[in-house]
Amino acid sequence: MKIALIPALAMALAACATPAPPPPAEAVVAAPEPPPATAPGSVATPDVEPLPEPRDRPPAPATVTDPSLPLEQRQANFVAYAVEHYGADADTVRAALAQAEYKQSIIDAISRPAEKVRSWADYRPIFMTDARISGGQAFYREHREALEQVAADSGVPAEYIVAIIGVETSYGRITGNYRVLDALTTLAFHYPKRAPFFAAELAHLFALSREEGLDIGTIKGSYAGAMGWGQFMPSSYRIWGKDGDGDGRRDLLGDTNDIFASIANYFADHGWQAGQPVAARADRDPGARDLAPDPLQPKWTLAELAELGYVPRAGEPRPASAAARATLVGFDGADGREYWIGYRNFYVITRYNHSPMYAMAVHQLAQAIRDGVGAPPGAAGA
Ligand SMILES: [Ca+2]
Repeated sequence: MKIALIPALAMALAACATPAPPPPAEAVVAAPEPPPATAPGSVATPDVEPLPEPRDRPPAPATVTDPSLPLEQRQANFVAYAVEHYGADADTVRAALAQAEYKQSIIDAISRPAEKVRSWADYRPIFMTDARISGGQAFYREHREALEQVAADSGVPAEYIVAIIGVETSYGRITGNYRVLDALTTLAFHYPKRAPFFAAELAHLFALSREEGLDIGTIKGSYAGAMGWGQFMPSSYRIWGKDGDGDGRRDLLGDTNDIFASIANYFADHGWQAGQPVAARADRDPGARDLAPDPLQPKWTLAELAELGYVPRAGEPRPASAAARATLVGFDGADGREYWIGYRNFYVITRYNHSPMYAMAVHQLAQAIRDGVGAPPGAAGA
């Protein structure tokens, strides 16, 4: 989530395989009226797999996060919680908490008043720069063999892996300068609003440190505690981190094989469908009603969207199955209102950051990278 250019935007713009703030309300069109999942009498659609259930990541208990309890008591309770639920060593946790530093800048960053809702016209140029596109193409060429191997293994196209790294950390160059220990301790004990989430992440950090041999006193990341080229939070690192080169370690801070495999694994585990499209620009009938894809879950078939007045523009991709479901997203772009049909893989990208503009930026950057590096191996005509 540490973005070059405009640090103040970082939290709102891109983030880190972690529950994110709600998407900008303006990015979706108003007035929902979802159709029934299946029309009466219609047949089931076994060729469309249900989306996976989210992984269970329980928040920390009130004994750790209740701001009416004295800090010393909350921290003592945290030690017990991390020992009991995360297998941490009590002395290690106490020693780390004792040397953790409160950072006012972290509280300032996370509690900054919500900015005015950013339009797609303002958001897109932050990521779709010539430098970021050419940088992604160069990154792809440099790592082509490893990327294409991960893509073949996972079904997640290499250009989407590269685009995530490009949006999150400018291809690994900007991964954050806060000690993760300071970030998570500050947020767990001094930011009651999200303390249950961040205290659990702090406990995960101790487990991660033990499992992967990471030095908890030195690991750095974003002000929210996201680490490495893909900006994984500790729980995401533990759940989706993957050892890509088979050396027995998951190094998301510096090993590209592990980083690529882990980002692909994150998408695959959230239901990425190999070979299927991400999104299609839509044409809207003049009299079409507005729709609200809340909460971004794909719920309409293309036939249902056509009845509502939205069809993929000529030449835009369509999913293999007529039963596949999609969502509709409206953006205020530089040339006026744009409508996009987001397929299931678009939804999967929003699991990395719960914003449709984030997912669209990743998608368009990925397409631009692919345009510059040629078709992937095995593609028709390649
Ligand atoms: Ca490894």
